Amino acid sequence: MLADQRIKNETLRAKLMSAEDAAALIANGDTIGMSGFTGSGYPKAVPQALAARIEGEHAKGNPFKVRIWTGASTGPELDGALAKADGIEFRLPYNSDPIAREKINNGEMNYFDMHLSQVAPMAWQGFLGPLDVAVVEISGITAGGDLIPSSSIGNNKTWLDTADKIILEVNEWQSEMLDGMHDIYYGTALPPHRKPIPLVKPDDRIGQQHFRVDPSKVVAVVQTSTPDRNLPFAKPDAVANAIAGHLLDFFAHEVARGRLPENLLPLQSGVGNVTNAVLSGLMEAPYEDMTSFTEVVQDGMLDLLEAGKLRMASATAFSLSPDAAEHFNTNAAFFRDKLVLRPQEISNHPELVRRLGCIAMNGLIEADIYGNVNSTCVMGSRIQNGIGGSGDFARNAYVSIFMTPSTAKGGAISAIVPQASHVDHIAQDVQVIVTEQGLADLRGLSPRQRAEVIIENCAHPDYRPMLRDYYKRALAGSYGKHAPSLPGQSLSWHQRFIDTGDMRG
Ligand code: 0RQ
Repeated sequence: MLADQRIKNETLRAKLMSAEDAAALIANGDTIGMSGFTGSGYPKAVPQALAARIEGEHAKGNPFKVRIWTGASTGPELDGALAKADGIEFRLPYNSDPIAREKINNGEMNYFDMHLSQVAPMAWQGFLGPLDVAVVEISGITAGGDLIPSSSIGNNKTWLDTADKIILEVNEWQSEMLDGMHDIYYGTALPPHRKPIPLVKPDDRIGQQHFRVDPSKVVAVVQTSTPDRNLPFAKPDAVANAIAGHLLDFFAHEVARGRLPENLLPLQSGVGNVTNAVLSGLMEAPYEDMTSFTEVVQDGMLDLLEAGKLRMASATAFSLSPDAAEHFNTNAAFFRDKLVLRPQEISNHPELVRRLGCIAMNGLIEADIYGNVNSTCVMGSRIQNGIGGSGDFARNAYVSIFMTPSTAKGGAISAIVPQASHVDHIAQDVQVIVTEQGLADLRGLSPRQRAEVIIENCAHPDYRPMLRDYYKRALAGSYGKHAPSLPGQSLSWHQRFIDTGDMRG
């Protein structure tokens, strides 16, 4: 890459160095704010160089660990490499890397799993401690010294503003056409100085296109040309298509009853197989002029934009398959004015989710018969990923929907259980549950009414008799009859799985 094409500012160009030299500027015990959200826009070279350095120090018997903050999940070059090197002492706010997951579940890494909208405010409030270094991927530097963001925004604005020193990775792989798609809002403040955020439509632009940076804090600029993680999406299977079908019927029903407008409301969707099936289903559905106010732009959204079904999408990051990323890079001119990337404190802001009336669609690990949802901890103790943005959206959405296959691990686990072994979303924040078996609309129902609808509509037929049996015994023997439960028995299914590998025993 010719440095002066992407790095137009001379002062910052003078700070060009290798990833190894940049990593040498990081000290044992440092807290590092890295860019990256759902596998996009994360630094790729400096974390790997840092991991190599940490391995070298460990080989010499020297301690070396760092604390890592990001936007959300990153890629193998960051979380994977640093976790493999035993280099992460503490991690927030979201992780999906398998090596880091193993370290966390083995008790070798501290992990603060938190609402994604709260990371930047908490950093500013000082609750997380000082930030020593920011390592941020960008796609270019303007002549005036402003930074052109890359494929995710996440918490970069906050890291750049609050870190003592800054390392920039300029990634030439990122399309130059990204310039102009970002909306960086600098109007946030701490209480008691907060003002309403002036965004009333997902389309609104309320900030500026580039990050500001204090050049005296920039200690290194590193050039890279490396793709984002960009995992291929699995094609929706029969189970995902059935879930999507139930959800689309629900939308049609709500529109017919006048409870949703004809172009629906701004869509928020988690990532994955099921969401992808829902987005594909929307291609065939009768809705036009839809909008999306969400965290990540995924393949299905590009399709909806191209088909003219979706007017625009607001997010904080891309999460595309390699084919879709290439398609986006080739057709960026078409997508530019239809996509806005914002800081995650804005993309996920509870004030905005409530104002816009988002339709929140998220995945779950298990739900109990009263609608409490576990999104994070398998068998109550093994972290899978984290709560991510699901809490930001679920509590504040116009309608909060959770979707899952009715069983996991080849049928050995029921996703509908007598009691959730861990609760991320309380029943009050869960309005609709959908499995391939059917949909439970829980709005306005008491716990006992919820239990019947969830068991009969959502549970797998193999588990329905067991659930009915538990519920009947709970109704008879419970201390209170509001949300009947038998504390000594309600988690026995989980224990049976831990003991025998199958909830059915
Ligand atoms: O594990 O791959 O080892 O078999 O969990 O499950 O079925 O592939 O579903 O990818 O949609 O993930 C809740 C984890 C679902 C996700 C969760 C096991 C299952 C598999 C993945 P294997 P699936 P998904 C916006 C919103 C929280 C964050 C969020 C998630 C693995 O949706 O992380 O919502 N949500 N963010 O076998 C034991 C069960 C299980 C189970 C599934 N009941 N018991 N294991 N699994 N159910 C996005 C962001 O915030 C970035």
